[in-house]
Amino acid sequence: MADLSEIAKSLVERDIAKTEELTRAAIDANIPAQEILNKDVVAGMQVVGEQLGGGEIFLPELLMAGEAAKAAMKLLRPLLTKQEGVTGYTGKAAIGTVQGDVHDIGKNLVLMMLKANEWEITDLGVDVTPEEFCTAVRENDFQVLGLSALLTVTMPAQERTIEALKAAGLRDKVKMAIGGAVCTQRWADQIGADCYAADAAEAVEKFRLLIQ
Ligand code: B1M
Repeated sequence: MADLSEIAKSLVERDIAKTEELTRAAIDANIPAQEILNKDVVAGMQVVGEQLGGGEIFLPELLMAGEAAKAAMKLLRPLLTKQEGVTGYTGKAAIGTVQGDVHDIGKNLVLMMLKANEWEITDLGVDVTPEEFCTAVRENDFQVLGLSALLTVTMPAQERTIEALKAAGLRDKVKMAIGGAVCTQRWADQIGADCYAADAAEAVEKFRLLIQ
């Protein structure tokens, strides 16, 4: 953990109170919220993921690290700033994590960044079935629908969701974006998504391009 920041270390150590305290201190020291998110929170979760992959930690530890990340994100949420060129209401979008997948930290980060950039956003939650995505699209006038997936085994649920929208005659009603650590542009092309975004900042940029 030699090169990790103090916030990232506290996350890896699953110390929720310390993560909160250090995040508050970084905010007070005028470090930009975006920088704290990327250099500290995301970097810390990256290490936690590697520890899980290497069998150094297990699910309960992973959950606690996730809670520490959420505590930091709660403090950072109101401080996220608009990207250049955003001047007013942008559009309406919804994002959910696909069926079988409960990871929501990244999705929430994307939601936070879109909100900060004047999007009207609906959070569809986690473990969202293709049918639930269809209902949400049918009953609303979202311009963009985002599907987040963090597990290799839940990537096919993104494809099933796109197919379900097609079968329900809803595919042309909405632009579809995918994201999550396991996704790629190639996967987006393969399943017929309109865009792939690697991170929250890219999501803001690409969502905007989708509705231009
Ligand atoms: Co899970 N988990 N997890 N986990 N977990 C991963 C994803 C894993 C890579 C860890 C590992 O093994 N190294 C691995 C998946 C391997 C794979 O399939 N390739 C894994 C596993 C295996 C599992 C379980 C199966 C473990 C088990 O039960 N044995 C289990 C599955 C549960 C389920 O979903 N059914 C599980 C459970 C959990 C917790 C619940 C304990 C917890 C989640 C808590 C929560 O989210 N509320 C958890 C966590 C925290 C992780 C890691 C450590 C961190 C994920 C995270 O929050 N990253 C993760 C390891 C890793 O990713 N390095 C891991 C920080 C976040 C900001 O990044 O989510 O990538 P990320 O989001 C980014 C981008 O991807 C993008 O923007 C975000 C911001 O930059 N993005 C989008 C995300 N969604 C987007 C949507 C968009 C656009 C961009 O448009 C729609």
